[in-house]
Amino acid sequence: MPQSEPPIVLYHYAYSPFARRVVWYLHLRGIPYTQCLQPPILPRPDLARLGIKYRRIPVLSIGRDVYLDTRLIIQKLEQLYPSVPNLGASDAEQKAVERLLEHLSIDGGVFSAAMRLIPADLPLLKDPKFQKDRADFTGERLTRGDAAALRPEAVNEIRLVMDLLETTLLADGREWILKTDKPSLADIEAVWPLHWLAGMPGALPADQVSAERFPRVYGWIARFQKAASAAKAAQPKTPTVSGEQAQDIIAKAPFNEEEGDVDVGDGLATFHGLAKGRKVALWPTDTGANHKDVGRLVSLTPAEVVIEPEAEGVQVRLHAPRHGFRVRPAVEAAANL
Ligand SMILES: N[C@@H](CCC(=O)N[C@@H](CS)C(=O)NCC(=O)O)C(=O)O
Repeated sequence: MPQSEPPIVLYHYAYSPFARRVVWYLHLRGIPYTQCLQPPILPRPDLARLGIKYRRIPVLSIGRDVYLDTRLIIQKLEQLYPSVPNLGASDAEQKAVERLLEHLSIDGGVFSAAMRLIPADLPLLKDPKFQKDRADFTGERLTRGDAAALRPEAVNEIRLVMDLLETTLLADGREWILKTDKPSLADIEAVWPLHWLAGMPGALPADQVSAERFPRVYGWIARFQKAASAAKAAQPKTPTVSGEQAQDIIAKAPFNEEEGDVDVGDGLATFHGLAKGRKVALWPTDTGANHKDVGRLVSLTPAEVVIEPEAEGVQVRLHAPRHGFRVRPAVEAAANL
């Protein structure tokens, strides 16, 4: 692994299933990183000191570029370290399977069903501070009765996705989704919400979702856990730093990417008059939408938007995927778009 690669800092907390996607990715590929551990609820001053308002976890910096959303984070990591084999597929059909599994897990309802299955009697869930924080995150506040009423549909969603894997991709007894020798990105894209639920006592009713009903799926989840643990054990211990230390690492690092441009032909840019340098607001559209980042627009492409947030300590470039995020002139966003 070349020593000249820009430093990577992962802001996360251990039981975030989204963060685990990235942690597994880094371990399975053998990419060294530093972690800055975050509290499970706001405030997160370590991110605020980078000028970041985004409230979701994980966030990853590569050099002085900061990336939001695991979909973009993983795609960026795929481009980094070309000397080490990628985890993503190179064959077009396999790439399609990988990306469709990503959509299924994140946009297709699997994760939101999984969230509804967290047992209501977990001590954390009973904490009023946690409840208030998550109402801000999801935009809904469910009573115990509402949550119980939504549970059977959520169980069914999980049963459907397990059935799909059991009877299609895993049906022939293969070890990994794309018949690779080791777990690939396609395995990460499909396994993470199921691995999360399978390891959460009380989340899934055993008479409907179990290793007996879905032996291939449960076998694959266990195999994945073993491979991920072995990959982690093969790495040097991940250093943990404070928010101040993380900021220092980032402030001293060069940018990971060239500064891009705003694609002025893009319909969004034309409609809203988004030009390079314009002050814009950026936020996710599904969860955490109350937390808007404001900064100068650096680049806008079909896949990605980059802004420079207003910060006192360190000037980072903040990258978000276009999919699932909204960008608007800051004045309009302030007027409550
Ligand atoms: N689409 C985002 C979703 C991230 C997400 O929802 N993360 C959860 C943690 S698993 C979160 O931020 N929860 C609220 C919080 O921790 O503030 C991604 O892929 O990174």
